[in-house]
Amino acid sequence: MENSRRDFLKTTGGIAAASAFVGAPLVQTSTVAAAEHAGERTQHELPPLPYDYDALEPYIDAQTMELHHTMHHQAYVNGLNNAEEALAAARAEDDFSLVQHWSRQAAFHGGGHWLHSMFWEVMAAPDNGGGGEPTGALAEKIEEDFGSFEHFRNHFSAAAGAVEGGGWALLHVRFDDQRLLVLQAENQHKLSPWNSLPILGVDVWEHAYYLNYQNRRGEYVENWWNVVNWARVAENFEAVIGAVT
Ligand code: MN3
Repeated sequence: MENSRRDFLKTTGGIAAASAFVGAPLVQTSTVAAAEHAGERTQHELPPLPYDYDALEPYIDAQTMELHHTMHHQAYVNGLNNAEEALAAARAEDDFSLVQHWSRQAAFHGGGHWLHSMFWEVMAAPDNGGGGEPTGALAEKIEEDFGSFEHFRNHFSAAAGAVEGGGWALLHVRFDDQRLLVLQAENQHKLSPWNSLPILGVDVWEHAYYLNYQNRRGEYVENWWNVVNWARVAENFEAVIGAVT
């Protein structure tokens, strides 16, 4: 990778790393750069789940998965498309009176689309790779940065339990020093630093668990560990490391 490209990834947020592991919608975003496409919008689409709605039972029930994917995630996709359409119209008309509103909408729905696209991919059925512990380079890095897998897991679960309102617990890779960080996100986009990217996350909005767990968020998070797809998380880890080193 040439230096200018590498420096860009280190300093501006790793767009290529982002598109490397969350599927087609974000890959499209990075390709609309040629002059003939100037001003064109990307039409964002709901990605299919990589498993059936009932695949994560008994830990996450089929009805929750179906509503979460077809209603909630779809709403973020629609909201992002709407916000980008409104911003394009604002540019065309040179009328930026609502730019604050649509910028907020783009960040909220864009964050929701990206995080949910990642969320589906970092889970797997318990009989098809879900659960257990990471192996290889990711396991070594978790030990190095957190002391042990148990310390990491306890930190992550505590972060998930303590998110105020709707949000996420996230495992990030920081570009500058490749360190792993446990962070929270409120809503879909708040509390995030700029120089890192999530490789694992758990949705702790009530819509993610309330049908089955009601107010027992801690029980949901403890059960969620049984469906973490560590092979996929390791791929995400390698994709970010590869993009920034
Ligand atoms: Mn959600």
